Amino acid sequence: MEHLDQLVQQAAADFAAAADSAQLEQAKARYLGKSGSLTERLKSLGKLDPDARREAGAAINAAKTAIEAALEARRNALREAALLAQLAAEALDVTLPGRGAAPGGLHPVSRTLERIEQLFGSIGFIVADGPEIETDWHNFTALNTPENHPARSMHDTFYLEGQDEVLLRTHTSPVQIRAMQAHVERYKDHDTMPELRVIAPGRVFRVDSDATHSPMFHQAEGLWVGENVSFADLKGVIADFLRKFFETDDLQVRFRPSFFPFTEPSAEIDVAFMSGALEGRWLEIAGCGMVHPNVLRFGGIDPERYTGFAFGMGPDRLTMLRYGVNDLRLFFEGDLRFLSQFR
Ligand code: 2NL
Repeated sequence: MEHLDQLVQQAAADFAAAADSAQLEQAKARYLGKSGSLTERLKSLGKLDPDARREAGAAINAAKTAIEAALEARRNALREAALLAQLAAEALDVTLPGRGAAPGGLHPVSRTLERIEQLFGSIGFIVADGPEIETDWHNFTALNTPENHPARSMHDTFYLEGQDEVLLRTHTSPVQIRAMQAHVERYKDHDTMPELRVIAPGRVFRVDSDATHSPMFHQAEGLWVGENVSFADLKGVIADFLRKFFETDDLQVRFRPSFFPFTEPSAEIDVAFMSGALEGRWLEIAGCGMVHPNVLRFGGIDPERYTGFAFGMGPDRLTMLRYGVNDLRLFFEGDLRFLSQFR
């Protein structure tokens, strides 16, 4: 039965050469299949006489058992290898440190806006907002800006395509026009109305772009209307605010005559720090004035009975001064290397 041993060895070698289970099943068929070499031998037993058949049958069955054992061993080995390969492919290193969530923080300009809101809030101003897409009427007409004023030109203001009545607001003043109208409406059935104190912070837009101008920038405007509101009140409120904002009393504030269509008289507000890198230099920081009678009237308020002051400042510029930043564009590029310094 020399050749049966050879067959078993050949089968074991074929099984070992099978690289995957499909190849292994093909190899199996060559020995144990319907016309496999071992099966053929079992079939031929019939031609032998009983004694020879018993002897040959036992030998063939022993060979069959050996081949089946070799097959099973190879199946197990292939299954094991496949599992190891899958585990390697899906390897997950649970000991790696997590990616984590980096701590976020407010944008420096947002911090300035919050600070302005907090400081004016502490003296009774309420924060108001309004649409960034405004009507020409709220943005210009109600602010006493003449029909032919250069600010109304396409050169200075973003208009919406195909519409000449709608634009991106160029200042937050229209918020205060709306606040006056809402205030008047609320107290229309009373014979007097309480003072109106509003602060309007937000994004504004102008056709302008260089190192010191961005087409989108921020403004915070304030408005105080009442029966005896004077320029003296304006000066006190602004000077107090600036000292609190910059956290120093070592600060000079001056009001320099100026012009705005929406205030009369009007002034430019300058500050000079008495110490530090900018010591002694006058810096233009805001504009202000007594609300023009026409503007009060557009807001629905009787200028014979009420007066008010208003001011407008640039939070971007205030932020630059407070933190010593010299390029406005840094605020709007979204570079975390810059922004995360303010966290
Ligand atoms: C500036 C100048 C200013 C106002 C804004 C204002 C608003 C109303 C009525 C009257 Cl509803 N005035 N706002 C007044 C004076 C100056 O801003 O240079 N801003 C950066």
